[in-house]
Amino acid sequence: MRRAGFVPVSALCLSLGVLLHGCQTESPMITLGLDDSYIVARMQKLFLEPAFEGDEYRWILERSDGTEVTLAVSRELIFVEAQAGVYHLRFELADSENPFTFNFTVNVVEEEVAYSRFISRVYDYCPAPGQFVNKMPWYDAGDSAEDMRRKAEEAIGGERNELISLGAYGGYVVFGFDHTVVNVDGVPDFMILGNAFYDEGEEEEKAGSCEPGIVEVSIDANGNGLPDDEWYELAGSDYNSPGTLKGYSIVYQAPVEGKAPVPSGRYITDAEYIRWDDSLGETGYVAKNIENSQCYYPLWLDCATLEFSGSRLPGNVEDVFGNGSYFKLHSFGWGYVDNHPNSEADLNSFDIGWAVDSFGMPVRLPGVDFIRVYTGVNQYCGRIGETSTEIGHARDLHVD
Ligand SMILES: [Ca+2]
Ligand SMILES: [Ca+2]
Ligand SMILES: [Ca+2]
Repeated sequence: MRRAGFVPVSALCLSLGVLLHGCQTESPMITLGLDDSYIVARMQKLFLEPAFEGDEYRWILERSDGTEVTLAVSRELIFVEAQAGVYHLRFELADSENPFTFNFTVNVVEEEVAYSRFISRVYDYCPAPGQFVNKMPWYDAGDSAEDMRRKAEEAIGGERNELISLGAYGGYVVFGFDHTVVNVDGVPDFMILGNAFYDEGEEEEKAGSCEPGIVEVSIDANGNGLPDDEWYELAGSDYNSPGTLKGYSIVYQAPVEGKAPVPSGRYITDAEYIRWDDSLGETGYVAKNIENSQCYYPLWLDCATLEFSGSRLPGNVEDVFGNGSYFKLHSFGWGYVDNHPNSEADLNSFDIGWAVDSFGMPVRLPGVDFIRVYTGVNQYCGRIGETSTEIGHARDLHVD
C-alpha cells in the first residue's frame, strides 16, 4: 500500500501537463511545487524549485517595460531583489513530451527592521604570517580563534573602521551583512576600504602603498547561514594578465622556537624567520624586522603549518633606486582591495557581476551573503616587509 502513490516521472509530467492545459479548476501549483504568488522582504532570498525534473529549465523575469531577463537555467532559482515591488516571473520547463510554462508573482516588501549598510558579521579571520599579525587585531595571551574572530568583527564591523591585517599571500577574512547584498545589474554593489595611498608626486602613476587583495563572493545556496557554499572570484583588471597565476598554493611553517635569528642589514632582525614553500617549487621567508618584534605567526592557531591557495597576482613593487631605500608599489587597474586610496570610491567598489567560476566563466549571481578577501601577492620588500592587504570597512552600496 505504501507504494500506491508512486508515479514514474514521465507519467507525472504527463498528468501535470494535462492539469495545466486542460483543467483549470484543479490547482496545478500543488503538483508543481510552486505557488502563484510569494511575499518576501527585499534583500532576502526566496528559494524556488519545482517538484519534478524536466530536460531544461528557464526562470524569466518579465519587466514592466516589456523586456525579459533570464535569471537562471537551473532547476532551482534563488530570487532576491533590492527594491520593493511586484515582480512577474515565468518558469518554463522543457520536456520532450510535455513542456509547460508557469507564471507567478513575487511581492517584494520593505524589511521590518532597517538593514545596516555595514559589516554585521566576520565569519572567519585567518591571516598569513606578517609583521602586523597579532597586532591588528591585538592578540592577548590565551585568545582563541573565536576571540580573534570577534576582535576582527569589532574592528571592521559597523562604522568602526579599524584596520585588520591579512598578512602575507593568502591570508584572509570572510565577512557578511545583515541581509543579502543584491547584485544590481550593471552597477557596483559593495565597497571595501583599506589603507592604500599614493606617494607624493605619484598621483598620476597611482603608485605608493598598494597591497592588492583578491575578492571572492558566495551566496548561501544551502540556506544554513554558514559560508560553506561555492566561492567565485571577482575578476579584477588583472584576472587574465599573463603574470597572474590560478590555482596557486603556499605553505608557511610556524617559527621554530629557539632558532638562532639571521640578521641582515640594519632593519632585518631575522631574514630566515618563517619559511614558505609554494606550488611552483619556490621557497622563501617572511622576514622579521626591527619595527615589529612580536610573533608574526597567528598565535591563536595551534598548527605547525598554514596553507593557503587561490589566484596570485604578479609582484607590483619597484625598488626605485635599486638599493632598497625606496620601494614603490604600483596599483592594479581595478577590482582589488587596498589597491587605491579610500578617496577613490569607484576604484574601491565591486560589482558582483564580475564573478567567475573556477574555469573563468562568468557566473550570474543574484546576490551574495559572504565576501572573502585575501592578500593577492607573494612579495617581500626589504625593510618594509611583506606585502599585506589591510581592511577597515565595507558597505553595501544599495542600502542607505
Ligand atoms: Ca552589480
Ligand atoms: Ca551555506
Ligand atoms: Ca595596506
